[in-house]
Amino acid sequence: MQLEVIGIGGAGCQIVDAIRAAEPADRSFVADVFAFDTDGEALPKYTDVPESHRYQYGQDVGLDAGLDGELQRGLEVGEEHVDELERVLDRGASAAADGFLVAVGLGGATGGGTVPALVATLQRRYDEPVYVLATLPADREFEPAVDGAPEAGRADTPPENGGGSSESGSAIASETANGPSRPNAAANAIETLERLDGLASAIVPFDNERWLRTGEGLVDGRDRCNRELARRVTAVFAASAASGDSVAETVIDASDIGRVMGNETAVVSLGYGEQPVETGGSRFGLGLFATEPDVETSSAVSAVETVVRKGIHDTLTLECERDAAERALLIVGGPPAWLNRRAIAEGRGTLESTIGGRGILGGDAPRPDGEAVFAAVVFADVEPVDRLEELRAATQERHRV
Ligand SMILES: Nc1nc2c(ncn2[C@@H]2O[C@H](COP(=O)(O)OP(=O)(O)OP(=O)(O)O)[C@@H](O)[C@H]2O)c(=O)[nH]1
Ligand SMILES: [Mg+2]
Repeated sequence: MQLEVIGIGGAGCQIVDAIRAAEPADRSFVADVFAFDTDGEALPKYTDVPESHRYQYGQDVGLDAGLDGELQRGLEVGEEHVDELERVLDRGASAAADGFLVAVGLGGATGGGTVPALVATLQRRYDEPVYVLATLPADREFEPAVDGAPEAGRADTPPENGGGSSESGSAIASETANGPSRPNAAANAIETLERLDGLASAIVPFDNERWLRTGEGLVDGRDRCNRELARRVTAVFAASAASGDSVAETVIDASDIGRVMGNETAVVSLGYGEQPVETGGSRFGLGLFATEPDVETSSAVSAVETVVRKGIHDTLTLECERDAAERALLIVGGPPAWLNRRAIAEGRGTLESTIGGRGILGGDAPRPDGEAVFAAVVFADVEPVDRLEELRAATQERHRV
């Protein structure tokens, strides 16, 4: 499957950048990529998006530092500028894509304000599905900024190993460790979700509350969160990307993805598990003539079982009752010698009974040069979801005050 990937607003653009950085060069599923923001200072940060595809809008209406969380204004700006954004998209390869993936952070005004108009336009113009990847705000963002609060990036959480974050400078210097205080974030998120209902083909939420660590600020945790999200998105969509060197036994294609995601704005949650494996052998050459490493059947079976269990039960992009899912998809990937057919078939059986016996789709993703066995799981149509109810309740709470 080839996707046109579009980020809008701070979170959306950062996530798109992370997806671009995570996708395997030989199995690219990103037909094209765009970063749209009202905040011109933020755009140069998205270095994995070609400069010609980073686009600032809204200066004509006096916006050059973002919308500061004002969703109503954001919705107007979105309506007013959607034609302009469409023209920017026309510079790209939309016609070649099997679908669109639009990434936004719900809670703010730019991404959440523009995404309904952009999704509506894409749906009108193309037959392909339009999926929305949307972060849900964390409770710690709702606190009003306190005078003397720690500045961005200065919280005492140690930097993560290998983290590539070295942001500094004026754009975030006045923020708290959670970025700008967003007292309206829950209400904004719920409103945008309601507007997307009936427009987006499916919505894949990522729950920042769940993924940020206790006491960790958004500014410190977001790069890690974005990498985790990108890993899951990549595992699902790269499995359906054409690859030259190795053919899956059961290929996942765009229509399988379409069937599992549906076309009725289902809420979709992604699971993932992986286990590094010994690949032995030479890593030189094209791999075509490399001898297949001997893998004990019992080791292969156990690796597949482990990753399937993790994929089903470890933290999902959005925690939900697994047995509430109407549909599901399991992809098991890794070096071909490790992809034990029987264990993969059993994994599908496990997923099928997890969602209460409804039908599931399955496929495999051979990675001749891979160093891990992995499982990617898609749970589709998972509502009701506790976190969404909590955000709705927080919204009503604010209305009462
Ligand atoms: N996972 C993740 N979430 C983020 C990131 N940045 C922001 N968020 C979340 O996204 C929400 C919206 O923030 P932004 O995307 O910066 O907002 P925006 O769309 O640019 O809108 P305005 O800045 O209000 O104009 C926040 O409330 C956070 O919950 C990020 O890099 N990763
Ligand atoms: Mg912004």
